[in-house]
Amino acid sequence: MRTSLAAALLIAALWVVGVERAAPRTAVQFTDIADASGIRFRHVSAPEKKYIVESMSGGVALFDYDNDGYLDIYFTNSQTVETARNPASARSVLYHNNGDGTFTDVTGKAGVGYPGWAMGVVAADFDGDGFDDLYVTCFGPNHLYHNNGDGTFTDVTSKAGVDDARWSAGAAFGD
Ligand SMILES: [Ca+2]
Ligand SMILES: [Ca+2]
Repeated sequence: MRTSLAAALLIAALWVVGVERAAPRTAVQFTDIADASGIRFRHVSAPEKKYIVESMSGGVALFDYDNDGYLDIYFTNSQTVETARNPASARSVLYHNNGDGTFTDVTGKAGVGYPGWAMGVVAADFDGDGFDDLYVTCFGPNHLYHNNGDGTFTDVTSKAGVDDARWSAGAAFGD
């Protein structure tokens, strides 16, 4: 009986060692540096209530809005059923990449903070002026922001005729 127990323990120990040896190893490791980089965006959502519009948003665009060679970040934000009548309740954020591992919130100057109940975003230079623009899809009217090339954007949605007021999620530019 003791021999059987010892044998069982030995087999178990060998199995554990075998599992550890079989575990995949990788040379690539990631470290969370979001806080140290200055990126402190918090997405508003309430998925526990099961309203699909509160669970669907959260688009992000990586684009170089100022053509300095570093990708900048635009996070869309959304509202909840309770805050839907307050457009300022959820702020989307544009972060400028400082090129040294840090980012600066430039949303106020850029003027892209409150597109509404945002779902997604796509960046492209729709007018060929050399600066990428933003199209933000929303639960409600979408917004097209023209990049003025000086760190500011102008909402040209109505002029461009792309203010679909239904519910849009993803979007793409294409020629
Ligand atoms: Ca940049
Ligand atoms: Ca442009």
